[in-house]
Amino acid sequence: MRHRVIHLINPKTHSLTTRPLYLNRALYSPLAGLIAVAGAIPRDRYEVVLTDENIESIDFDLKADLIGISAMTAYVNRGYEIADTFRARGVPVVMGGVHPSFMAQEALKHCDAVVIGEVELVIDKLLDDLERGEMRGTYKSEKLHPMVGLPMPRYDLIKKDRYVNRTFVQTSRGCHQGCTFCCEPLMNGLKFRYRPIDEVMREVDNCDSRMISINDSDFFGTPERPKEVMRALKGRGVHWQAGVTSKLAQDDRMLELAAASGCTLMSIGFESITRATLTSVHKHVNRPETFVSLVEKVHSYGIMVFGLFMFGFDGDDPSVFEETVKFCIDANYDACAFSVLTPYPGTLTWYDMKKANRIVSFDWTKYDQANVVYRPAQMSGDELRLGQEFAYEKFYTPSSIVRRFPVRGKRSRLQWTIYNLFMKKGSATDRKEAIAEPTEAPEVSPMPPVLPLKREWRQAVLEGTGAPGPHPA
Ligand code: B12
Repeated sequence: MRHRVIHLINPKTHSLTTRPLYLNRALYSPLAGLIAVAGAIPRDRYEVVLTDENIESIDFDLKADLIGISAMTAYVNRGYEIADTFRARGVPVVMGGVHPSFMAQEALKHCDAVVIGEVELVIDKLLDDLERGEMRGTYKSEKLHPMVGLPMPRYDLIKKDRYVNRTFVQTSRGCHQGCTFCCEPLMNGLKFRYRPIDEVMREVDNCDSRMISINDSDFFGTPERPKEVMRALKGRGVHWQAGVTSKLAQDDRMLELAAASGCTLMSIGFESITRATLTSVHKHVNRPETFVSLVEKVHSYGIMVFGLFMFGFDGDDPSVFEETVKFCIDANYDACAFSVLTPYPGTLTWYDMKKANRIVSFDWTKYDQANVVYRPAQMSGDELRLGQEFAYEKFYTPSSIVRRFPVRGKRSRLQWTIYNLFMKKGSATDRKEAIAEPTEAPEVSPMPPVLPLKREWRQAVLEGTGAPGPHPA
């Protein structure tokens, strides 16, 4: 009997992290979501084909029983085009991932069904409906997955030679921070859910890679749990990196264990070097006065610091670019990414800016943190765009690279060079039109998969979506 086929597709985007830049390789694979979806599909019922349009073209003639498309906001328009093409050929399409999860009604104009949030608890119903010819509308689990017994992601489907980092392992979902610009607490909740350590290690041992990225939103979010994970990682011969917050990366015991278990790089969302700005976006965990010593300390354990910064907060004026980049070079960051603040649909930043009528463009393709889609408070859109460009250029000038190169110590010089080369090349741009043209607002309002816990935020979200507010207690 012919196996039924599901074709999973990640649409192309211009992101510097996921387009091939050197030796036909991208710095990161964008496939964490789709290999999790593939893992949840029963192997005895379906064959899965996986296409990452960033590195290969889509075979629109491939005979499939279902197309599954994953999308962040920046590439959802391309996702809609792909969905329209397949549907015109009579193939059913389901979409999922962060943008369709917040904008399900919009996505349903282009596909038959949308999975809101996690797939694992709704996949059976979705496939049963598909087989009955009844797959349509939204699929959303009543509860969040407890993270026990998660299916093994299908690493075998990834084209290994096309990415520097291709293995993303999740040890927890959720985040304790409630940063106003981030989707995570509204996608996965403010509380942590932890995967059993033995299940995480089974994945580590079977992912066919010795270089692992832990893709938790806040790996060091609690003091004890990451230590358990690191103790288990020790001796397994893997190198790993993770996204962590600035606070716990200051804990010596944590850093000691990180180094002993193979950590080579920590990505840290510093966002801004101004305390008032950090407070205004609810990033209370960051204290700029500790940033310099933090970088120094992490280096002393032989671990690189990838600093993530954002420009365009209401507290930012045109001096922010020069000041930030000087700070980053002087503090000896190993690599930095400088993003333009982007009001992703459904975040608090979105509701605040929408209410104040400050969002200019609703062209999702421009929501890539390299275009300006709103009116900044203390500078023009042009100043913001050029400022971001300036920061990248300045941070990755040959003299800055030479000055920051880790001549001494245990940081990996090879990994350091790869990151600096990719970031330098990926951020170089001749974009002239990075200020997005004004467009009409979408007809449908975003609805977060998980409503915020704090009463005033919840109210803001419900008002913004036009949904009735909660009943008074
Ligand atoms: C690790 C990570 C990355 C990694 C890898 C991403 C990946 N998808 O493999 C890298 C470094 C590449 C990355 C890059 C970017 N990222 Co990122 N990233 C994350 C992070 C921290 C975790 C993502 C992850 O691995 N999740 C684990 C998987 C298993 O979960 P998932 O993707 O949600 O998938 C589940 C469901 O959504 C669903 N599902 C997903 N797809 C589909 C498809 C179908 C058909 C179905 C049925 C279901 C389904 O099933 C999955 C299992 O339950 C998230 C925050 C978060 N926690 O989501 C930000 C996040 C997704 N990133 C974000 C952004 C903005 C970016 C960049 C644009 C940043 C930039 N300036 O370059 C780029 C885009 C690059 C690109 N082409 O993808 C935003 C997206 C916001 C938005 N509305 O679009 C997020 C939400 C963070 C935030 N700031 O809010 N990112």
